[in-house]
Amino acid sequence: MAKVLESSPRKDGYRMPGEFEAHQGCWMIWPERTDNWRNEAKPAQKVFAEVAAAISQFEDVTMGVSGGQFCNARDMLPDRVRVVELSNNDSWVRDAGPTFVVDDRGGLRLIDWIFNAWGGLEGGLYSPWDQDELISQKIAELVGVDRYKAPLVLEGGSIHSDGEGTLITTEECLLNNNRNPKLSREEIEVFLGDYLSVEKIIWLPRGCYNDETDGHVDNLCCFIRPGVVALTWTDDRQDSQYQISSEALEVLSGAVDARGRKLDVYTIRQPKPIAISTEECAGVDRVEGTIPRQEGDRMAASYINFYIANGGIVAPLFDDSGDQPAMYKLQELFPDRRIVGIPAREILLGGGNIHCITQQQPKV
Ligand code: KQY
Repeated sequence: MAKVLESSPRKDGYRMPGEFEAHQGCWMIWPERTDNWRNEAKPAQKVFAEVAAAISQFEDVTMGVSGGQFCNARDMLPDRVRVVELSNNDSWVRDAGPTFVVDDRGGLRLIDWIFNAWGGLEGGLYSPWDQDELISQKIAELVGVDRYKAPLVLEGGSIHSDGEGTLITTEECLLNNNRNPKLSREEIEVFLGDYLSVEKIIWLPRGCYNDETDGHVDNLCCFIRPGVVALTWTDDRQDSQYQISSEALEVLSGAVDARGRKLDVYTIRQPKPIAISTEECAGVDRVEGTIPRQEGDRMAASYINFYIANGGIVAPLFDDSGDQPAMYKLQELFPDRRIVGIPAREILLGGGNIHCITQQQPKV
């Protein structure tokens, strides 16, 4: 049995690696809920299968699937993707799943955070989330590793680590009253330090405009490698994203990381504003307890929401004139990785993107 550890990763010499470090593989969860994914989730399933196929060119992929969807997912996915039965409330493994930690002797463990569906009964996105809460424990059993149960509500999409002691996050999310209302910023910093082995936390004020996660950093900004970050950007001063990205740029430009380095900050222009269409909205079931979709709502589209695989980058495309420039920029930033773009509007319609539906398991 995978044990629950009473200690903390820091005490035991474990740290959260950067996503750009080597992976054993990638975890995903199959979409099906019809109050989030339009048209019986069929268009989303097709794109999830494309993402899994793309990542599996570079590293092993395991797809967690409910019992009811097992045969369909198995049929839609390439043979090289492993499919396992894994009950869930939805398909955001980045957030409901674990954060893996490693030591320098080949040890692998995971952190099982408290998950409350992005805000619980105060602005959370669906209820219940009881099956999501069990995902990290089940992955610990499947991988055969011990886990730390962290006393903190936290989603994986709200943190990015450089693997060398620096973490980037947002105040909008981690200090939100619907996550850990009884903890001060300083107390949260102590937990992040103890569980992720970081010494320096760079707090960006807000995440992307209209991001329904309360501003996850993984849609706004990420590490390319230690000392180098990418930030979503717009030159349009009338766009609500302009102020948000400008504030983040100011913080990043003035920051030094845990090793005392100033950060190199690269910007990637976001696509033109994208809104939910009448037809897309009509395909989503309305269910009490789930955040409804409204036609015309602006979606938080950002090229930063990509996945770093071994030797590859799997990045969202939005059928926008910004797609090619963004892919070229990613190629410049990751010269040793192959860039694979996937049309990702269907994932965006569900409230996130490629980074949000994937979780790397580090190689040890
Ligand atoms: O990480 C994410 N972006 C998750 C969003 C959840 C959306 C649920 N509708």
